Amino acid sequence: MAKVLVTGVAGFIGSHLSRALVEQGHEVRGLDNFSTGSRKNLLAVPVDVHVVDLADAELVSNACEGIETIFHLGALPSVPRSVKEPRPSHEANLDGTFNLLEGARAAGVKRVVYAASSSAYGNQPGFPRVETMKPEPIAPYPVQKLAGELYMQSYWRVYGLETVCLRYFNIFGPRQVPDSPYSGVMARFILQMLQGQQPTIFGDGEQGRDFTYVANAVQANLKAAAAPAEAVAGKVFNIACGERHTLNETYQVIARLLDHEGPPAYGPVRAGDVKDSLADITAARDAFGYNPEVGFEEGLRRTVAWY
Ligand code: UD2
Repeated sequence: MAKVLVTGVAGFIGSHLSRALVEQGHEVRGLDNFSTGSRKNLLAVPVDVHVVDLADAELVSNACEGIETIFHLGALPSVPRSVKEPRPSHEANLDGTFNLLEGARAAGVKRVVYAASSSAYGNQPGFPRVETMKPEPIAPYPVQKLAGELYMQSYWRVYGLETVCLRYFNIFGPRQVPDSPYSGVMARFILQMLQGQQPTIFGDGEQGRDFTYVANAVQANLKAAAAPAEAVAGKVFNIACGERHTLNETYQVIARLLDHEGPPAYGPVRAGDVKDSLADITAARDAFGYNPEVGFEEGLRRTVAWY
């Protein structure tokens, strides 16, 4: 089977995807600088891991040799991290993406599947979000992720590198880092409740998210990698469930699953936060048969069971 490269291989989504790729019989090479990823995430997964920072253009380029498809998940995630420390975010998310594309081009890689972000839509009016809407990124992180998309599309148009951008909508599940101030909200709330702490909702809790279980993101990657170029190359796709859940509701569901009592605390709205998020997933369905199989509650049940 084909040799594939996964950047961010030891991270949350990267480790799930790598397992699935190995199960499909692919030979997986992986890159990680272990800034947020962990070796534990890859226990018993036969992946050829190289400790490489995406900032190192030469090592990144070497890692692309002999590869047919790249899944580019390596990034420094989090909107608030990018607000607090824009430079390291920029270097990892945008310079790193550029280095990867240059390496891919030089090595004659066929396809790159890129982890883009729903944060690109910002706070413009109009729901659900459709890929043809004009992006309005607010914080540095969405700007970096969106600029990465534009680079992906440019490399398709100019060099014929088949790039596919998957705009993830709040992916959650097992192995998401739970104990950082920049952790995704679900992981954070679960750990805090398990530790008997009172989670804080930033804002009034009525902001909505199209929370998407990680298995759906894995499915999207596998299908986007296998689809004919005419259907996906140079294109952008929302990857979500097509359902909106408020944070107040999310808090209640997690509290019920964990038998946690007591209300959340409320704090100020986070700088750069998006107020609402809901995806139209028709484009991914039509182009490569994406079909989110694990919904919000089932995903949360599986996530809670993992802790
Ligand atoms: C954004 C993107 C998401 C992904 C992610 C990567 C949107 C809509 N989504 O996620 O697709 O790219 O960035 O990092 O832009 N919150 C609390 N309490 C906490 C932690 C968070 O209330 O302790 C709130 C937070 O203010 C926000 C919501 O929970 O309204 C979700 O926050 P998040 O950090 O999990 O993800 P978000 O939406 O920034």
